[in-house]
Amino acid sequence: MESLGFEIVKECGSARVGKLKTAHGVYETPIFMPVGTNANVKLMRSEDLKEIGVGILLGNSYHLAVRPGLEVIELHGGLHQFMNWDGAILTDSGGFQVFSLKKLIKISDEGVLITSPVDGSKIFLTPELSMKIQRTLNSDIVMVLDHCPSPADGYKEVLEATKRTYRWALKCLKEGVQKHQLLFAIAQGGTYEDLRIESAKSLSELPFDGFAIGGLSLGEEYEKTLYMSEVSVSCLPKHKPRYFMGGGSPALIVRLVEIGVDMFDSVFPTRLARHGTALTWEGRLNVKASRYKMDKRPIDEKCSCKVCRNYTRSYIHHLIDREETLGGILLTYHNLYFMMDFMKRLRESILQGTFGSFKEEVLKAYEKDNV
Ligand code: PRF
Ligand code: ZN
Repeated sequence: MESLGFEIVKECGSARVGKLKTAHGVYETPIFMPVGTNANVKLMRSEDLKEIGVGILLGNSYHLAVRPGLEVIELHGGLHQFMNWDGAILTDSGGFQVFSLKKLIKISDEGVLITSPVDGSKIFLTPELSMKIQRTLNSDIVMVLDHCPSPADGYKEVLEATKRTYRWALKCLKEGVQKHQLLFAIAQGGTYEDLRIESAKSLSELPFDGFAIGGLSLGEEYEKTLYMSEVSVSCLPKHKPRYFMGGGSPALIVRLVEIGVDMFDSVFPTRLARHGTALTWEGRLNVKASRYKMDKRPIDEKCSCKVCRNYTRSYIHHLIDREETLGGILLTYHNLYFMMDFMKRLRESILQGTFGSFKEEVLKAYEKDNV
């Protein structure tokens, strides 16, 4: 294996265990990457993330370029030093913000003019600028600037976004990354099968280090998310990592791993935690429910995390009831530990050839979530 890159270790059907080698460590895939938009994973210190076994974190170019600004990151020598994180970091390009700030943007072939909803300040995000931001952040995995269409867009708009995404990917490739950074392309195509194929196929011909599936999990039907992902994956090179952007419930992960996806990110475990919901091997557990007021058991009897070893459901129920920050902290710690444990068992099942029964077990607990 080269000094950086991806290698498949074992396959079980289309599911595979791989090794992703970055400038900040080698990580086994399938991998779940927690989201740290503002240079932090909400309610977690970087030492907590290390202790839990988190390998790769997500950062966001657009957010960090606006606040604190690149000069602050530069002062520290990069995002790793700024947030005291020595694991790997993947940075999103800002393309997705284009979508979520829909009313405040103006897209042209040059780039996208974004008006900040906070103070009205403007930033003209071009493929070149996104690459420059990610070079300054010095992330391990850089994402190209893409145009993620809205699920409400019709064929013509999605076609335009798909073509633009390709042209922007070419520009990002030309701009290049530092030799210790990996560059991933993003396949779009909305929920149109022909555009999904066209997008994934054309990008696959270019020398990217990995490929993401973008533009899904945006409110379309669950079966559509899965089908469109399958269409995209079928057109991507087998020996490069595949990353599903913005999806990470246990049910979705097992369904996507089954078709050959390697990387996931989502606010799902951290956001649920802040709203009082725990992930367990039996499914979701709403700790706010009054039935847990007198429950002395840990959050998950099958979990051996620091929270489950030391605190009761009753105590965490009380903290959440009183809106104490510690309730969210304890649940976030447990939920991320659960996700790491879950991914570890998932990889073991592929290595042992028992992925099929692992999948069924997870779907029994989580399929009804449909996220
Ligand atoms: N593009 C980028 N980031 C993303 C997405 C995308 O399409 C999504 C869609 N699920 C999440 N994050 N650049
Ligand atoms: Zn736990």
